[in-house]
Amino acid sequence: LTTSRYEYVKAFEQPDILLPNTWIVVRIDGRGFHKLSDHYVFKKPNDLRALDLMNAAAVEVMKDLPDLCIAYGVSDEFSFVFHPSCQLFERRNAKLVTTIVSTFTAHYIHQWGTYFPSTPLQPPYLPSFDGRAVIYPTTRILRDYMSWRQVDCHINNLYNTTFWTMVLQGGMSNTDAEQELKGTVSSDKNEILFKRFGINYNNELEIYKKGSVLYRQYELQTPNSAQTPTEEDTSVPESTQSRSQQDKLRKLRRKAQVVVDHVDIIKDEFWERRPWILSNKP
Ligand code: DGT
Ligand code: MG
Ligand code: MG
Ligand code: MG
Ligand code: MG
Repeated sequence: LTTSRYEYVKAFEQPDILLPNTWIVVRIDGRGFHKLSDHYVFKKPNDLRALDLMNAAAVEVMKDLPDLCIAYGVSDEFSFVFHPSCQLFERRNAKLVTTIVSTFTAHYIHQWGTYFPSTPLQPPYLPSFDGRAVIYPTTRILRDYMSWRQVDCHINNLYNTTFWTMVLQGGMSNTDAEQELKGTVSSDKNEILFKRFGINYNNELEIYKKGSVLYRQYELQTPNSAQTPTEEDTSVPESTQSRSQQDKLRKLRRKAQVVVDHVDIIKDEFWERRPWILSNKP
């Protein structure tokens, strides 16, 4: 083994291992998508092609990284969740975030033409994403994080739906619509939509109202064969499992179908019906 006199520079690299035994959420967000969505003329307030493209890229990330248990997407953002037992890349922060961001971006650009066949990508309007990792110490807080994103989706979508209906169908100026919506609560917006435009907000697409939830579906899974996740489940680090056990799990996860759902993840029901998501045990 030879070492050069320059090797000492390696000591400048700082460790960035994320706290063990905690949930890791990597959230990515489109950079400057306000401008990008204008340039490629995304439909307002929601462009189904853009959302489907986000989901398609996220499905590929889930397939590429079997350690991920669930992902949630809305607008130009996606949150990817690693289980507390995850040992991928020794839980190195930068390695996890950059891998997810670049894998997602690669697939987003690769599949762009499928979703926007008549508007090819053109510099300088090339999609890019930022990303960050946040750790959460308990399943309760992880669920509150997911709820926070879905509530945000609902609040923004109700506002945007009302605003753009007032502008595009009601002929109002942006500033007038903004002015009228200032200080309104949800019921006010529902009423404007219904009374003025005959739109029942409940009938809007679920993907717009609830965002997108991605998780693995296991063929052999039946509601009764699943166990309820317990504290033990999250406290067994993957590093203490045998290699073959880990490989088996990874294989199962890799074979599983990644489904895209538009459902409530705030209430208990979603999680109780799919206990393998939080227990990470297919
Ligand atoms: P950033 O994230 O700080 O680099 O800046 P932006 O511009 O990406 O801002 P952000 O992430 O807070 O907001 C997302 C923007 O993307 C927002 O201006 C609306 C736009 N956007 C996302 N999805 C759609 C869509 O389906 N239709 C349209 N028209 N715009 C969308
Ligand atoms: Mg942002
Ligand atoms: Mg953005
Ligand atoms: Mg955003
Ligand atoms: Mg390398």
